[in-house]
Amino acid sequence: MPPRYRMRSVTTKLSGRTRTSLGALCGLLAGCAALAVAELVSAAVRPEAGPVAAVGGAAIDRTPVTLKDWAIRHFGTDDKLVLQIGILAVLAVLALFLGVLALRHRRAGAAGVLAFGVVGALAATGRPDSHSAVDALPSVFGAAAGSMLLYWLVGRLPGVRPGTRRVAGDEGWDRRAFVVAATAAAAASAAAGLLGRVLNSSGERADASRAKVVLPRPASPAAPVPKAAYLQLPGLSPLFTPNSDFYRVDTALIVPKVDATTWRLKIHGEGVTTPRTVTFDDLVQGRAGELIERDITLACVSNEVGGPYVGNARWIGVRLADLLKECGVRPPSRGGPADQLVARSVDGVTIGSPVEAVLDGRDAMLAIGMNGQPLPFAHGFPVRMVVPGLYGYVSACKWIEDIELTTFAAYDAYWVQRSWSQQAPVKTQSRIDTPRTPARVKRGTVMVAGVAWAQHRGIERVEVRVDDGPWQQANLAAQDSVDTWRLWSFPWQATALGNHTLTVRATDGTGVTQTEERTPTVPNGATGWHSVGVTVA
Ligand SMILES: Nc1nc2c(c(=O)[nH]1)N[C@H]1C(S)=C(S)[C@@H](COP(=O)(O)O)O[C@H]1N2
Ligand SMILES: [Mo]
Repeated sequence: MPPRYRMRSVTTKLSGRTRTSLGALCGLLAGCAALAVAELVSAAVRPEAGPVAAVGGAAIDRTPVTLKDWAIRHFGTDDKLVLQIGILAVLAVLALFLGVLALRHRRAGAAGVLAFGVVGALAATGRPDSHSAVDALPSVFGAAAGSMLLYWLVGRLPGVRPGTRRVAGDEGWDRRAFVVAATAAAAASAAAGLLGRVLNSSGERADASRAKVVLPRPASPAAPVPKAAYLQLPGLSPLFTPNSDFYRVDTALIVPKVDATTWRLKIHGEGVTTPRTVTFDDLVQGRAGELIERDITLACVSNEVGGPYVGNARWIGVRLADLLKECGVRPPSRGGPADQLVARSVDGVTIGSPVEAVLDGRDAMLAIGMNGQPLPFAHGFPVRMVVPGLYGYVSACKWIEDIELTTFAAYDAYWVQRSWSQQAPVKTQSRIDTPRTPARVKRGTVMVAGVAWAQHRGIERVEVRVDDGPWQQANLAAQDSVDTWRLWSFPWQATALGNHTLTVRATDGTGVTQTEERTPTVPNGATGWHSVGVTVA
């Protein structure tokens, strides 16, 4: 090319690189517009039908158990945030790509955006909690908006239409017009997205219904907690875990906000002679069974030895056995045909518990109160199940709306379909809360303290070992109930300087000491002794 021509072309046309950047920008703007419109439309449909929530939910359901376990371990309750950021990052890259593609093939770029709409729509309508094709609308409207915007914006750039030769001053490239259009698109997207967010997170009816809940006085209050059950030491978990600190494990990208006034729980299935639908008021008024108040420690099967996914709360709820007996349910040991109780939550997750355990006299309940408050939304408002002695994934269904009596042979619940065991009693465990690896302590008396749990069996003994020394009895705080964890402490005479390993083990109320053998969390809970490394200086 002669130099003169090139110079001229630079002033009249965009350089290749600038064009590519502007194309990518158009793609990004179109992607943002698509998500913003989808968010806004999902506020009219339901928040869970938004494409990011739907694709994220589908991803969670399909995540291999090893990866999920890894994510929970590394990101904890932030695993969902990380997933959403990941989805948005992938979408951003694809949007940039589609924008560049649209520079050459305007229709192809626009069609690409529509294709993502199809993916979102399929994900949204394929969710277990989707009951209507309306769930496709956020993705459809979002993709349509994004697609049109991309087509139109790229059309403002010069040299787009193939075969159109352009000369200076006659190429439709009006820089200012483009900047105005792009800015307007960005502003409109931000406004729509923000409005959608606000509407989606409000759940006004649910908020209002929760604010109106007055927890009833339980007919059967919790036994008074012995003063000696409390133990306060720096770094040691309190006997009761405040709701705000209580661990959270579930598959919900968007915490379901259920309106208690329209909430219903259906009980039906094999051996149910009188199927029943109960309301929140039935529970509060004690019409569905006796109201009980109990202290119960909840533990997650994904908790590793020494891990944080265990907490203790005071629950108020209806004794589940009362309600089931009213419906005609008998335990298998008394000839009942169903051995599995499948609880289903509003978001489609199912949790299967042994009918025998629920009816064996333990305090299995439909909980409505947690530590003196209505259940927090994240912990299952308005109603969840709690069954002492079983891991959460086989007992503690949050946002429960359906109970079906069936058999273990006939149905695998959500987590069981993902390689966890059908039945999983809590394994005896103990944890050192303080000191925590990598700890440096001063020579002298060091307070070692922690918690130990073996729900429904109780804790009889906790022992601590320093390095390879003998096991020494820890001081046990009094037991609140067999269903709660027990706090313990051990004053260690740390005289020898250098590195030491502290190890703890517990013995449950049946006299069985927790095994040293290390097993992973999958398929039914980790075993092994918890150790911490300490340097005495
Ligand atoms: N609907 C629903 N209920 C659920 C779950 C879930 O994913 N969805 N997770 C279960 C698991 S694995 C555990 S350990 C407990 C955790 O209860 P929390 O989040 O209130 O601590 O809830 C259980 N109930
Ligand atoms: Mo769990």
